[in-house]
Amino acid sequence: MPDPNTRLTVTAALPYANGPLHIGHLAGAYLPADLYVRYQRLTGRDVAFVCGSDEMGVAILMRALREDRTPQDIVDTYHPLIKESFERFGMSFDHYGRTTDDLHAETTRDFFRTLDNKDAFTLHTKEQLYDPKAEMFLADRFVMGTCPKCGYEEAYGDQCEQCGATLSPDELIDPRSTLTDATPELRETTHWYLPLDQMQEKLESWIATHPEWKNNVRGQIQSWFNDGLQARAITRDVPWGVPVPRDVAERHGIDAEGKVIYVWFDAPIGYISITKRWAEAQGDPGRWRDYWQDDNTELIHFVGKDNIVFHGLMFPAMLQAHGNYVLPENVPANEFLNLEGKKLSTSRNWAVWLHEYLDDFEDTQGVDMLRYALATTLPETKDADFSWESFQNRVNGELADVLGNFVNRTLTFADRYFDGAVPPLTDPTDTDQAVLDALAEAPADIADSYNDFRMREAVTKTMALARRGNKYFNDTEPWHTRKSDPPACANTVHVCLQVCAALGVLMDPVVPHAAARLRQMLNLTDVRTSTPDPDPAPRGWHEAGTALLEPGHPLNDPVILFNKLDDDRMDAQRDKLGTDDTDTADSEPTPEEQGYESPKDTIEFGDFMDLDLRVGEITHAEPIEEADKLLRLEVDLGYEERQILAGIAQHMEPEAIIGKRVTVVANLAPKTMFGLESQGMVLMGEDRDGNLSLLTTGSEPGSVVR
Ligand code: B3M
Ligand code: ZN
Repeated sequence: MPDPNTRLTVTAALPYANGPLHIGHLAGAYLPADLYVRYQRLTGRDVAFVCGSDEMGVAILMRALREDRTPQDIVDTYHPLIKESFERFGMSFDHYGRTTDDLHAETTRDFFRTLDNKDAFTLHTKEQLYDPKAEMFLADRFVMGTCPKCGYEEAYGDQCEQCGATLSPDELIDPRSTLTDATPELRETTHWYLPLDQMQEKLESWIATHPEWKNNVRGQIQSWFNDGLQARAITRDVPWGVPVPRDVAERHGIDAEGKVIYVWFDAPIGYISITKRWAEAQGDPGRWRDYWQDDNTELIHFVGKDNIVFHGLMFPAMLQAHGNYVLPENVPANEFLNLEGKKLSTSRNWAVWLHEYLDDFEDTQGVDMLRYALATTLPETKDADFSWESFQNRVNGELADVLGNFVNRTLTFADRYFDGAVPPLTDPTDTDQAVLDALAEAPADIADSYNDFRMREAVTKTMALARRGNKYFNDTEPWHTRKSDPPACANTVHVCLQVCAALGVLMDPVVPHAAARLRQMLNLTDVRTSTPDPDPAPRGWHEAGTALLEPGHPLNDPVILFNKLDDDRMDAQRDKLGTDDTDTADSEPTPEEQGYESPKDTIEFGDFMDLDLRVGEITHAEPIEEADKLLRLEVDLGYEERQILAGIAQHMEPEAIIGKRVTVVANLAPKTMFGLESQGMVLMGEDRDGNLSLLTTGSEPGSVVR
């Protein structure tokens, strides 16, 4: 449990400004960071939440060269698009900056210089591939050739996308420059290295002080330790990036011309330079130091799993070497989000693009819907799957039917029968009190989940409170007690309104727009909100479980929180997937393209356990007169006999299957066909041509299939 008095510096990975955002980005780093920060602000915590566009690096340069544009032009296109999408999605950054900012270059150079002065770097001269036509050294990605491992002819200098091997450019057979097709030459060049090999011991003892980090994060870091850390070059010979400071180069007698600082060195320093910009905007330029250099600060990095090594090892190594900075308190990284059962792919357009979603679901309801659906699907411990069907179920079944319905019926009731004011609570029954008790415990309980970076659980618990309220409304039947027992009716409405008010606070991190509308309906103004620099209000997260509304407090008119989504809208979204198939020619065929039935959505283990699968022996089989597709079977389940009708008459002879031991769904509800009751189902394999075969086994009848 973090100390509520410590300051909090929260970062979310800086997205490369070379393309738009999609839901994979949101689920990996951004939404969890925003949920966490908004929750922390509601507790009254002092937070600086920073992010910005990562505008340096080869990724930007590659895109520029591909499109025959300048790198600056690329980042000037995508930075505003990304920034705007984040705003519309309700990301509550205190500051969103960019790394082409001069202040960023200056901060990076200072950092680099400090480390150089401390002799924290090593320098190495190596031969590197040089393109004589383009007159430049080639970054790994600019060299292509034949993979030495699998023979693939289009392997990159750093990786073969066919076999996944990690490569270095000099391993490629027949290397060529992707810029000019020229055969690269080897030339000597000198670079600065961060000697992570020498820093491993110190890093290991630091990581050992954080047993509380998530398993997926610790696991990845441990495997890097096991392999032994390698010195990492942190300068490059490419024409885009923060230039190596001339004075530092001169110190070593090196010509700085053409040398830039590696993007993974400058980008995390972006967190610092962006905090500086924020502090300036606050009118207190020196204030950034409190959030980076004061021990009473907790630094938290939210990232996706492909960034773990940089935030868990490399940046901490840089901060340690510098000496004046706090180290990260946690790096809660998420795994990957899949879409409709398949890996996200930007080249195959198998992605939901945030700016397109926001255009299609333009109102703030749409924003909250996506936030909620993603929050309940976050890949926190393992990869997770987003589907439009599950999205629709979350929206219709939970946001509309549970939260929206509960709030609406409560406020409508108060409006109609209690003159739009909070009725008093008199002599509460055990049932009333039980809900108030649950309410009192909810904030601390949900807080535990947020503090442990289990956002999914936090959001699920919050919705459970609405569910509880809804059930209580049903159970106490205020529409009856209104006439039969008016004080009981008043109690119900009073308790429900308090739950609504709590939800107006506790739901604020996940559905901030709906929570604001809810507070507006309740006329609840003097509570904290989760946006940056909220007006200081005395009551926030930890007070949300108390009665926030006084009897007699006037309410505003109820409005609908969430409208349901119909199938057509979902179909329209599904139709957009994979439409831009420029690259599909050489991609893996889908199961459907290969003639298989579509894979189904993932189910929980518990759903599978609900099935009672048994081994049964077919003791009798005969055709049914009027039904030419069915056979009537008698099946021995060991503990009882069943009559089962199976649609297999056109696939097998009755005599041939008698005595076979097959797999039976034993707890399927009975169904009557042609006057005969079928008491279960015999399982079959069906191949792509529609041929059926029994799933036979040697186990004794009655055996459980698991
Ligand atoms: N831009 C990589 C990425 O978007 C990189 C993150 C930088 S965080 C300092 O995955
Ligand atoms: Zn290969």
